[in-house]
Order: sequence, then C-alpha cells, then structure tokens
Amino acid sequence: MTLTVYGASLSPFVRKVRVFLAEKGEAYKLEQVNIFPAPDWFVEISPLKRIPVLRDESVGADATLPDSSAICGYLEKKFPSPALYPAEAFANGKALWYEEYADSDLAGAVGMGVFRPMVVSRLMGKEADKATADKTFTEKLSGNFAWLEKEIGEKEFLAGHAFSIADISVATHFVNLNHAGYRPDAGAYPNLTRYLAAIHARPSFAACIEEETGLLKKFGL
Ligand SMILES: N[C@@H](CCC(=O)N[C@@H](CS)C(=O)NCC(=O)O)C(=O)O
Repeated sequence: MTLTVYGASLSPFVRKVRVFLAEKGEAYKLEQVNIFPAPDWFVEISPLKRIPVLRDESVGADATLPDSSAICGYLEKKFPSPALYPAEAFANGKALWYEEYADSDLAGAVGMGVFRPMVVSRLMGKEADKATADKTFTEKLSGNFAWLEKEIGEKEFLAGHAFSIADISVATHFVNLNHAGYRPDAGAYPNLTRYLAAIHARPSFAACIEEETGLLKKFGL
C-alpha cells in the first residue's frame, strides 16, 4: 500500500480525507498520531502540528503533504475518476467556497464549541461542559443551520449536480456534532436534515461513522 494517512479517527479533517479516498476507491493505511503533544517526527512533516498528513510512497519515501484541502486537491489530480470537484468553473468555485466555509467557520464552532467540551474533555477524563455546547448550538450554530438550509433547498448536492468536495467538507463536521449528541432539528431544518441523512448514508461516510461510534463506545461515550 503506497498511501498513508496520519491522523486520528475522530478528527473531521482526517475523516474528510478518508471519505475522499473511499469515494475514489483508493486503499490507504491509517496511522494514528496523538498530537497532544505532537511528536518531533510529526512536526517535521506537519509544521503547523495538525492532522491529517498524507504520505505517498509511489512519489517517494519523503513525499508528505499536510492539510486536508491540499491533500484532496492533490488526490483529485492523481486519481481523476470519479471527479470530486465540479467540472464547470463556477460550480467549482462554489465547491471551494463551501469547503472553506466548512473548514473555517463550521469547524471552529463544532470543534471548539461542541465536540471539545462534550467529547474530547470526557476522553481526557474531565467532565463534559454541556453549558458551553448548548450555548454554541443555540447561539452560533443555529445561524449556520439556517444558512445551509437555504443553500441546500431542494438540492441533493451542494455544488453542481454531483457529490463533491463541498458535500464531504460540510457533512464531516455534522458527524462530530452527532458524536457529541447534537443534531439540527428536523422540523426547523428539513432540507439540511434530509441532505445530511443521504450524505452520511453513503458507504464512504457510513464506514467511518460505524468505526468511530464503536471507538466512542469502547471509551464509554
Ligand atoms: N486546515 C487543516 C486543519 C486541520 C486541523 O485543524 N486539525 C486538528 C484536528 S481536527 C488539529 O490537528 N489540531 C491540532 C492543533 O491545532 O494543534 C486541514 O484542513 O487539514
């Protein structure tokens, strides 16, 4: 196997790359890395000390690439089929925008505001902080849900007419939200709910979700 993903299964950015690879039908090895704190060898290949990093030994033993967006962009060029970026220029621009929106604003709110206080803290043996998670969910994420509800409308996919990097990037954060015990209200956000159920049911997402749910159960969560 020539592809290795370094990361941790519960990271939304690691999942983004794993789903991308699964959709491409490419086999890879997942090597778990604990970044709290990042070991020296890992800082060498990830100067920002973040996961994921991809190694492609078919290019060379030293061929490593950090950052989920750089990795997915690389994999698209390397394995063009099935295309996971829209061919049409404007739809591609939209897909990149949804990816950026998800990687920055959605990631920050779900990660720091809900997943960390509810799941990471418990994995580290601390109490869950439900007050912080509830506040983020009600005061911040409701705005994200309302915006996504409108963007999705009647559509099956966010950008263009096919599944793309936009869908992977947005839906991965909702897996973390669900792991933390939160989901958008189906009555208030019917389009978003329908959309997420379909995206999370794809074999690429479903395999990650099943594996991670098992992992959380093992930790009693
Ligand atoms: N822009 C990066 C973000 C990756 C990221 O923030 N990963 C988190 C885990 S979900 C991380 O490594 N955090 C450790 C840190 O920030 O020190 C990407 O898309 O890969």
